[in-house]
Amino acid sequence: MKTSRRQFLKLTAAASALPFASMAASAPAVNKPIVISTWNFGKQANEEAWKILSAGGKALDAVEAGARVPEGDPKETSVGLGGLPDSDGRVTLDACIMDEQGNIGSVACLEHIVHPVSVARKVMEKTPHVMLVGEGALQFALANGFKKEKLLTKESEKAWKKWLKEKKYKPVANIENHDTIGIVALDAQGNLSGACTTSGMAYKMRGRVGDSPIIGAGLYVDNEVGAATSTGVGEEVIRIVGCHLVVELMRQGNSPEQACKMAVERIIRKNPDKAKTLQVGFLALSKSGEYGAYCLQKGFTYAVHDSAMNKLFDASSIY
Ligand code: SD4
Repeated sequence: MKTSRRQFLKLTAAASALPFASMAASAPAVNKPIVISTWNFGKQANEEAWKILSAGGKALDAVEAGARVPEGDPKETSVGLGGLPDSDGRVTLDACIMDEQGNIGSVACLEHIVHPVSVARKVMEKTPHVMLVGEGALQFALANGFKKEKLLTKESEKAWKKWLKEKKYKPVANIENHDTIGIVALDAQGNLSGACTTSGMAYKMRGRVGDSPIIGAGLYVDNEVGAATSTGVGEEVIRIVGCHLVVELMRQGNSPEQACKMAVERIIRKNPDKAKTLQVGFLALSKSGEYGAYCLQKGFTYAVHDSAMNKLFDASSIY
């Protein structure tokens, strides 16, 4: 069952109205470990991440493990294996990862590899660079032991052939058509990391790259402040460098939900007409384990797993 964030806050506020004597006088408690991620499939991703976090593991390992869940699921048509292709029928993947020290790795327009998030991690750990694209990213993946596989499933191929009849590119991003997994976590040591992975907008132009592999746009982590990730029409997120903006707004004292809302409002200010029909959602986690989300259109869900719960929430929306 989904609970709205507002309902949940009411419930937890009531539960925490404890007698004065039992309240701790020391610094506010940090809610850790915790992992949050985008959309319904975030729940399974969080469960995988939680295995690592609950055993005292690192947020970096947890977000990678979580992101790999939808990547490897052929029924998820928006991430990794089974992702809907570009207009030429090619499945091209974008992913990135960022750790608590500000280390980053990213791949864009990568074909034939089921787990781009793990290739991104290898870029981070094994190269002097932060981003590899296309053929070069594939070459690097193969040289590092990743297998070349066919990512276009029968179902995705069928959907693409149907699309070819009209060939209209209409980026309607929401739960029923195209999603990205963004996942951010705070581990027991109090360190933050994040990952983001997608097959991008369905039927995009060949070579198109969205926000998801772009550090600062689709993902940002600052271990002093918090972490954020995004989903929806990447072009609009890139335009405002969305996730970096969300983290900076948290640095200024805004709550995660407030910071996400302010970033969504920035998108509207830049492009009021377009914003009425497209979807963008932000999800953020603070250094103290507080989380929140906000989106343009109703329909963006996100999953939260900490020691008290494993739940899906509906993000508040502007429209
Ligand atoms: C992109 N942000 O490629 C991704 C797609 C997405 O919900 O998140 N769709 O622009």
